[in-house]
Amino acid sequence: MVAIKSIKGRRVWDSRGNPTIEVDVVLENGLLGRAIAPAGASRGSREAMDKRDGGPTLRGMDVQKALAQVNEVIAPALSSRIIGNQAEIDAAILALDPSPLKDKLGGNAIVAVSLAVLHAAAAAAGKPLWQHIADHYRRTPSIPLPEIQIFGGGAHAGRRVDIQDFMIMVPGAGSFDEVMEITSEVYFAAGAIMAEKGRLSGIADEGGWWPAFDSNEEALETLVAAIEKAGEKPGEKVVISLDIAASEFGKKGRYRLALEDREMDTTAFIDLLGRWLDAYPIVSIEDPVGEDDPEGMREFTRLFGDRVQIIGDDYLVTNSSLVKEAAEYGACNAVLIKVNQVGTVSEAMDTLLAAEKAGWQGVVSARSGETEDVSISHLSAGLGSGQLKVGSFNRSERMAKWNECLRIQDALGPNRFVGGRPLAKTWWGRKQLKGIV
Ligand code: 2PG
Ligand code: MG
Repeated sequence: MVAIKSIKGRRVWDSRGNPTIEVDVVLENGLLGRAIAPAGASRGSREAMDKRDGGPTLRGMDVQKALAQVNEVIAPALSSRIIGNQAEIDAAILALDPSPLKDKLGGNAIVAVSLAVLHAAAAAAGKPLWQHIADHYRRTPSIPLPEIQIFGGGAHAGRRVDIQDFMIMVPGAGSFDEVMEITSEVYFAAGAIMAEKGRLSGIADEGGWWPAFDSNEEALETLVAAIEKAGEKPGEKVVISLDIAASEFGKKGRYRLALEDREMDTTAFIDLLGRWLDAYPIVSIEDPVGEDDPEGMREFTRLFGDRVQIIGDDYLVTNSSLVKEAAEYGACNAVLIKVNQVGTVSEAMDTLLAAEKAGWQGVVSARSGETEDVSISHLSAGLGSGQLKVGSFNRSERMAKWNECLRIQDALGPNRFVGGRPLAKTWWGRKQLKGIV
């Protein structure tokens, strides 16, 4: 049994050049746990709120007030506590901030401490993080099926197109290495196609190509062309996943696609998405309607829930009560798991368990503002979540997480890649995995 000796927060910088919080948890025996808070750009209104200083410097984004909460409020409260029971320590942190959006301590302060405690507990147990997570939560570890962005959009690309993430999944791959290899081919094929069209103009926040398209659908067409150029048949080994992030352009049941200068109601927007589902090999779709449109989410799920994975992100904000409610209501069949969206590791765990209880898929996810912190690779593998969304195949804050999965795979052994199994409930999964799952 080892106790916490000290907790120290410091200001570091994220992938967008914004300040964020790193926390060191040092144990009595000298071992260290360290983690960094990520930051979202397309945020749900019910997410834990990051504490930012406001004011004229650093675009109001400085974190001195949140750092003070780490160093002056959380650190003394956790000092001398025995490391090991994550739920107990997370409860002690949450007791310091009963506010619903956690804006007293700040979501950024809370998540960095909670994750650093998890790292410290792994160090105390003498285990790699994924192994500690698997043992602590009694889970079977596995290498997840990734969702990898090829084009960025929405709030991550100056709203150049309305849809936020155009991604591929490679559920037909036999190994995680094969997923990486095929993704590299598709990513570069997409860049080559854009270059041929004279449309190559850099990359978006998560490393996907900057979406210089004339319509949202042109991005989908180009994605299909890129999969083909990479030598694959779209809809076989390689399929498409979208994060519509509809809360960014839809309010109160009105959806405005600015790029195409079109506005429509929920029914017309769901119709449009339905046409895309018919025309393209899409197996997963996130936030298809706005977070303030539960009826739309339920209708979308009623129409397409047996065909595609429907992930709630802004709509569910990694909140276990919202997942339970949505499951009873009939909206979504999967949830994004972002620890900083809810606050602590324990709360994220509760959400994953609530999702699995409802028969849903949990997808561990990065934020658009990330760092060299690779905790989510360990969380996804250690919990055996089945799926992992990190962003694109470019920029080191993304690649670090894919590369960490390769290291975990080496430790776990080659047969622990989940492949297409997490999609087995979808139309694609049923078609492709007949007899396998
Ligand atoms: C999302 C995430 C990651 P953000 O919407 O799923 O792509 O974006 O971190 O900006 O909320
Ligand atoms: Mg999202």
